[in-house]
Parts: sequence; C-alpha cells; structure tokens
Amino acid sequence: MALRSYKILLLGDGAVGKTSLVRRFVEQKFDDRYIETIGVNVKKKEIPNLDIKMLLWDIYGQKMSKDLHASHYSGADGVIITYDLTRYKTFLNLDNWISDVFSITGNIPFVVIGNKFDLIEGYESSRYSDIESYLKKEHAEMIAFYEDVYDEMPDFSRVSPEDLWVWAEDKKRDVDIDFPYYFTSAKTGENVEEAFRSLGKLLKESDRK
Ligand SMILES: Nc1nc2c(ncn2[C@@H]2O[C@H](COP(=O)(O)OP(=O)(O)OP(=O)(O)O)[C@@H](O)[C@H]2O)c(=O)[nH]1
Ligand SMILES: [Mg+2]
Repeated sequence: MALRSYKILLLGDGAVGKTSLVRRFVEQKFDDRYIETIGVNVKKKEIPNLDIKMLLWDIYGQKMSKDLHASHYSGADGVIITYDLTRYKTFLNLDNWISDVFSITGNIPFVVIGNKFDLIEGYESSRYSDIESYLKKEHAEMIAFYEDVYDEMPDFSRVSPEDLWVWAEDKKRDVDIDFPYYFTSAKTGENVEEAFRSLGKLLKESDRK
C-alpha cells in the first residue's frame, strides 16, 4: 500500500538551522557552513513504524515579501517552527511565523524547536547577561562566524526553558492546539529525530479524527 504523504513546512528566521535540521534528519549529516536557502527545497523521508512519508518543505527564512513565503503554505498538513537558542530575536518571532502560516492553512499540527542546543549546553548560569561571555570563551570561532554572517553582533540573551514553557502554555490556549516543543542540535543530532517523529505522530492522530 502506498504510504500517505504529508506536506510539512519548515519555518523560522534566517540561519536558525532549518536546512541543517532537515539534513540531519534525512541524511544524518551536518555542515558548519551557512548557505542561505533561496526559495524552497523539498526533501522526502519515510518514517518507519509510523508508515507515513514526510515531504519536508525547507523554506528560506530571510526577510522577504510575506506573500512570497505564503505562496508555499497552501496544502500544508503540519509545521516545524524553529528558533535559535542563541538569538533571542528569533524566539520573539515565533508568534509571527505561527500567525502568518495559520492565516493561510488554518490551525494545523505543529512542533516548536529551539535549535543549536550544543552551543549553550555547558552553560549553567541562569543569568542571561552571562551567555555572551560564556560563548566568547567556549565558542570563539562561532562568534567570529556570527559577526560575519549576521551583520550585527547577535543578541545572546538566552531563552530559558521556563520562558519557552510560559510562552508555549499561553500559545496553546491562544491557538487551541496542544503542541510539543524541543531543544535540538542539528550538529550533534540531539532530539532531532524525536522532534520530527512527534509531528508525524500528531499528523497520524489528526487523520483518525
Ligand atoms: N552549532 C550549531 N550550529 C548550527 C546548528 N544548526 C545549524 N547551525 C549552523 O547555523 C547556520 C545556519 O544554518 P542553516 O541550516 O543554513 O539555517 P536556515 O534556517 O536554513 O537559514 P535560511 O535558509 O537562510 O533560512 C549554519 O552555519 C549551520 O551550520 C546547530 O544545531 N548547532
Ligand atoms: Mg535554509
């Protein structure tokens, strides 16, 4: 029997790691270089045990016309929305991505990912102001890269797990859908499989209703 295919959108700000997450999930690979996605890349992946096929629409995150983004949304079954744990701004934009996509698709199942967990993993202080000096010490190369790629010094105020929890509980009431959220690393692979599979499960469940 042919597997049921689901169209899944990857959304989130530029350079949060959408392409890297798909590459990790589909090819078990990671690349440190940043090559901005132009337009859309679609990758297929069959999910063992769930008996479904995911069509992963990896969409560029850099700011361009809203309409251009929206032209890819119709017919989507689910969404993976990603932010970058080292750039607070990308967390604040989650709401925009969600409302933009739902204005076209209606409320559909989604998963939220806080990515680049490897960069903050050893970071134990809960003081946001410490993150910048921590990253400078532990990840000097990465800082140089950031300065190069984002024309500005990134805002290293970190989203604590509590912040995400508070935001997510609010959002669930707001959109009236329960959704899971994960901290992942496309670099180490941590939680990537879990996050993608959790959306697969939600899609299967929503089909049965
Ligand atoms: N350390 C670390 N770096 C990551 C991780 N995920 C992605 N990166 C790096 O972050 C940069 C951006 O990653 P991409 O996957 O290209 O980001 P994107 O969201 O697809 O960006 P756009 O296509 O411009 O929207 C690249 O240099 C990646 O190597 C991660 O989990 N950890
Ligand atoms: Mg990309």
